[in-house]
Amino acid sequence: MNATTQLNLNRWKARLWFFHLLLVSGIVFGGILLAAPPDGYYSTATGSGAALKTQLHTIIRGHTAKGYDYLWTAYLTTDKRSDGKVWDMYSDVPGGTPAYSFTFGSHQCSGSISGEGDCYNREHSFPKSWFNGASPMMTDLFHVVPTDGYVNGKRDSYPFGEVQNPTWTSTNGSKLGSCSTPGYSGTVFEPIDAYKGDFARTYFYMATRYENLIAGWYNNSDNADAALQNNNFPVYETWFLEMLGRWHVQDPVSAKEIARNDAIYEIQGNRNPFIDHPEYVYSIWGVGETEPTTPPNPTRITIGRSVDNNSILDFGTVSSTATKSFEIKSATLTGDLNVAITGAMFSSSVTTIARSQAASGFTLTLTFTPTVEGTHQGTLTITGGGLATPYTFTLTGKR
Ligand SMILES: [Ca+2]
Ligand SMILES: [Ca+2]
Repeated sequence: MNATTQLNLNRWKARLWFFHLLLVSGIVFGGILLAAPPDGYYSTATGSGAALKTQLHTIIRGHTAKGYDYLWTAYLTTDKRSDGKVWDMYSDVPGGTPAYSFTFGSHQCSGSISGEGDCYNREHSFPKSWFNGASPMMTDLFHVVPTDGYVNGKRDSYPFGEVQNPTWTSTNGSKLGSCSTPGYSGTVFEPIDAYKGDFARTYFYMATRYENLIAGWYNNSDNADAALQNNNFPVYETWFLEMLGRWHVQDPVSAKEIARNDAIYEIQGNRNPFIDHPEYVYSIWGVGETEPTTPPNPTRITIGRSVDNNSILDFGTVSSTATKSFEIKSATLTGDLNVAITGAMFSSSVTTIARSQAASGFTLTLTFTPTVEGTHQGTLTITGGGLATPYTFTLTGKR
């Protein structure tokens, strides 16, 4: 079986799995098949990769943004558990008994918060500081969910991640601590397994709905930069994207999400495509495949801590000569890397980086020697080694 046939087969499996899910949720809701985007809602979503994301963006943008106060009312239809209580993913225990539950209205946070179980508030699961509290992100129900106010405060604006040794754990097992997911070691917040997929699909939505805005957000905080690249595709850093893909598969679309998607559609007039079509995640990003054959993009490199592909490396104003050094690292190359420089005033310490050097981490040094006055530009391009796409950077500097 060739790779294309396998891929098509896997897509069909994903679709069958989705229809199975619809059937199961229909049974849950008493045999009535809920959860349906209107006919033709996704008819223009015909591409793959970045093109598919943009097609989905066009479908879901321009939603009706409600006021911030209205969210309290919206939660009555979007986030109500079967027992009539608030469905708080930071304290809920699926199939068990949570330590506390919130009654709509009377347990709404209004002042200081004394501890867990005190009140629920409006959690920007995609932190508001990452987009400077701007509209319409600020009130978008797809990511603003009701959660315990105290756990919300602990989560702060840290990225989601996985935590081996928590410094703090909520009553339902949500964890705060250093990230154990390879690729990042800062502080992160880990929701419980039952809601990891819910949050992953929320993040795929954010990357799609706000693809016209999101490229600059990495610059708003270190926490934002840890998860976001400075681009609108693929949007997320590799460690984060691969983790979201795993969460998407490990915790597939639930009846809760399907009902929530429909309820928000009634209010905002747009949908989360990754709940309606879980297979779009793999089509766009190449992560989250249920039955992976070969990794879709096995060869990646990391450059420094926060240097993203296609970014600008600025040497600033230089009187004679200046250097910049970056660690080039990859454990997945299939050959050596080629390093090419254009621009007469720029040079590189090497023209190739051996696969073995990249595996252990190689320090590449770039030099800018402006011999004439003015602004100078060049490019750095890293190719080879089995990289699916070249890594290209703009070099700039002044004398
Ligand atoms: Ca779930
Ligand atoms: Ca970044």
